[in-house]
Amino acid sequence: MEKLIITAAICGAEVLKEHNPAVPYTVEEIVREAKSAYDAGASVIHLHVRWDDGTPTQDKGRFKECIDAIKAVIPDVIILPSTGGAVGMTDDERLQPTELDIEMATLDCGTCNFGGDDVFTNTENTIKYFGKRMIERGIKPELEVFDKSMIEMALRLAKKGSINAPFHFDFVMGVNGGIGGDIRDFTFLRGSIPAGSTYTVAGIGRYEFPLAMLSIIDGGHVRVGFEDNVYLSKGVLAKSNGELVAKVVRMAKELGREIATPDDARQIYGIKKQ
Ligand code: KMH
Ligand code: ZN
Repeated sequence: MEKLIITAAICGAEVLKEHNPAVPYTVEEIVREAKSAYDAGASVIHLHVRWDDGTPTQDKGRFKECIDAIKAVIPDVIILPSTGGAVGMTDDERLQPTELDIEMATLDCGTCNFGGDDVFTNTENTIKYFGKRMIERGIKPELEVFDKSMIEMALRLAKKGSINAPFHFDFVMGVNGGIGGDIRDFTFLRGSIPAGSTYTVAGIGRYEFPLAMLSIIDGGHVRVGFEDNVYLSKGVLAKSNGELVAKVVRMAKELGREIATPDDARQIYGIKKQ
């Protein structure tokens, strides 16, 4: 079976220090969390950035500052910035990190409720616009799908030339407004992507580790991190993103799955090194 790529979603846009004091806001904290995840076995860092007070931002300068600082410490890691940003941001605001030299970025493939009054808006035209930008810039999109309909959307837009094969999906499961995180939800998504695609699974909250286990068994890849879940086990806060990654590494070892290095991940995802 292919080596296991572990992505660490270290920061997110919504999770706060009130949820877990180790959630990073400053550049130094973001570097600390990226390094802890990498040292534990992550080869990809899914990056959101914040201002020092925790406010989410897609500011190009802040992204550059964080990426440069991470790369100074762990030069070979793959950085996968968010183009989702936070609910309510404009398309052009969200796209700012694609102006930097990056290998991958998220491409959210549909609109969904995001808890309370929040709606995470990704119209068909937004997805086309983001897809074209990534093709022009040679950025491999991670197709974030929060529901089955978003796989359909991605495949429809691929036929129109806005997204190129081979596809790499991220099944984000258990969002309050998206698909659930049970086995049947997983098999439904997993059975709905074209042959030759890769996928990773990001289980929200209590779904994080059960879904990681299913993906390890199935030959998929895994995303963990504070963006999705702040607990190491029921009622026990993780001290770092590295602790969450280390738990996945232990699970993979028990199941005989080797862990991918960043260069293994580049080969599996078909991306060229910067
Ligand atoms: N913060 C969410 C509204 C992504 O990174 O592309 C969107 C998100 C998805 O986190
Ligand atoms: Zn994200």
